[in-house]
Formats: sequence, structure tokens, C-alpha cells
Amino acid sequence: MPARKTQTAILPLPPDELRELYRKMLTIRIFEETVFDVYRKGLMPGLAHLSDGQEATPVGVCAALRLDDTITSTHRGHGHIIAKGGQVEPMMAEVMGKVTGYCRGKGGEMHIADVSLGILGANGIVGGGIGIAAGSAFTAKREGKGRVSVAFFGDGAINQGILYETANIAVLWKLPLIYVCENNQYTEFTNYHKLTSGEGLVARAKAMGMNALEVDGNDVLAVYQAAHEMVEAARKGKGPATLVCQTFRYGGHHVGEPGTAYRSKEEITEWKARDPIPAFEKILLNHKVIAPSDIETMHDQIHTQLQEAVATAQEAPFPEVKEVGEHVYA
Ligand SMILES: Cc1ncc(C[n+]2csc(CCOP(=O)(O)OP(=O)(O)O)c2C)c(N)n1
Ligand SMILES: [Mg+2]
Repeated sequence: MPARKTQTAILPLPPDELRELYRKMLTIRIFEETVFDVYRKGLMPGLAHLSDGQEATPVGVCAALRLDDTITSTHRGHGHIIAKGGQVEPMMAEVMGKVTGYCRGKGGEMHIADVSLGILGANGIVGGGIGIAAGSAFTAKREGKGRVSVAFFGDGAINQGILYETANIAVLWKLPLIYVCENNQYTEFTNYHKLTSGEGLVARAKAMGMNALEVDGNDVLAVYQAAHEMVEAARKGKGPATLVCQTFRYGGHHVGEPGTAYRSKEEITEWKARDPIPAFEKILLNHKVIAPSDIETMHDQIHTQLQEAVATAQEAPFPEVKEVGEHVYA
């Protein structure tokens, strides 16, 4: 089935909101590049899972959400957090293990959360966010205020039991839950086709009785339009839906490996030619929503913001050993 693409004759959002989508995509890209730099300079503990190349999916989905809607994320969560309104300064401090981070430097890059923004947490367990999202959808349904819950997950979670266990009850109870699969073609080092039987997640979701669609996950407007339809239906009590976004990560599974041993040069080049940021830039320029000088200014501003975020985090202390047992909930 061909992935749905956007029709660009009429743009689906007002200019200021389109510029905001662009700014967020660019922020994610520059955030990820900065984290890679921070890693190479030895300024952070451990590894990081970057999402450069995948920016259009979280930004398109979150553009359909309200502040009081909730999301759950994955180990590759920086893009989801920025798209839902997360601030890069406490994010960078968390990556660097500093006390000024979102989780006082004790969560690390894989466990960033900000409940006030509806970000219920990145998650190191593949598929782990799905159960939390289902619980949040259940709460939203009981509250009756039209809130929805989004579960972001990768292609590696397609065969996790929790996906089907929650999907079954979500359909039966018409929970306002949107399953968003970011298919970046690889589960660590294994291609999607080697791991997934049958016709894939759209067919499986439909078989369970829910609306499901595949889109070009590098086309931010196509993602937004599909997500918007699903979210609005869920707000009206029509139940869950599944959105599969086809995309690609540029780097390795984590910053410690280059991602080239198990992916061909041709495959990487082909996907880079479909980079979501210049593609959206072209649409905005053609429609005169943005000027080339605006783009340059935005680049400079975001670069400066990120450099300052790193410098400030470097100055901040690590959490004290005596608080190691504090803020632990389970
Ligand atoms: C339950 C569980 N099994 C295995 C792992 C190890 N693991 C970490 S990331 C990952 C691959 C996930 O692939 P995918 O869901 O496609 O996300 P992507 O890394 O492509 O964003 C695996 C197997 C884990 N964290 N949790
Ligand atoms: Mg994957």
C-alpha cells in the first residue's frame, strides 16, 4: 500500500502554526546534532538514541494535540518531547546528568518526563509506554473532557504483547488512544521485514476493529492531517486508531555505533534525499509562508539557544549522592 502523502495546493494550518512546525523540526535536528557533539566531547554519561531524520512524525502528530492531551515516548524520545512543548535547556541538562535537568539528572536521556505538558515519559522498555498510554486514555475517557492519549512506539514494538492486549480493550471500550508507530525500518540492527509477519500493523489494527492508516512519516503535513482526523474522531468518542509513519533514522541505533554495518550506503542516501526538513522548507517557501532570511535567522537562534543550554548545563552541579533514593516512585 503506498504511504499517503500531503496535497500541498491548500495548506492545512495558518502560517504562524506552519512556521512553528518548521521551528520544532529544526529544533529537534539541532538538538540531536548537539547531543552527538556533547557525547563526542565526553560531556555526558552513557549513550544517547538520536532521532535525526525522523522529525516530521512527532511534530506532525503533536500539532494535532492540545496541551492537556498526553503522550508516551520511547528510548528515542527527544523528538516527541520537543514536539509536545518540552524545553531544550532542562532536556540538555538531563542528558548531561545535571541537577537542573527535567529529572534532576537522575533519569538520563531515556527517561525525560514533564507531566505538566502531558509528557508522561520516555521509556527504556520497548513497548513500555503503550500500557501507560492506555491507562491515560482510560482516565481521559472517564473525565469526559475530550482529551486523547498518544502512544509513540517503534517498529520494534509491533510484536510486543502489550500492543495487542491494550488494543483489544481500547476498541471494546472506545478509548481515545492513538497508536503511532514510527517505522524507521530497523529494530536495533535488524530490518523490519525480517521481524514482522503478514501485511504489517495497519492490517493487524484493522483486523482488531480500529481505523488504521500508513503515511509518509517524512511528510509533516501528511502526518498532521492523518493524526488530526484520528485525534478528532477519538475526542468524539469514536475510539482508538493506529497511524504508521514510514521514516528513517540517520545515525546508528545509539551514538556509539555509526549505523552503517547493517544498512547499505544506497539505502541511507535514498532516505537522506527524502529529508523531512528541506522538503517542508520547499513547501513553505513556495507558499511564501517563510522567507529564506527567516530560515537563516531561525537556524542561528536555535544554534545559539542550544550552545547556551550546553554551557549552562556544564556549569550546573551533578545531583548529590544523598538524594539518590529521592524522587523514586517504584
Ligand atoms: C522489552 C525490551 N526488549 C529489548 C530491549 C532492547 N532494545 C532497546 S532498543 C531496541 C530496538 C527498538 O527498536 P524500535 O522499536 O524499532 O525503535 P528504534 O530504536 O528503531 O527507534 C531493543 C530491542 C528493550 N529495551 N526492551
Ligand atoms: Mg525502529
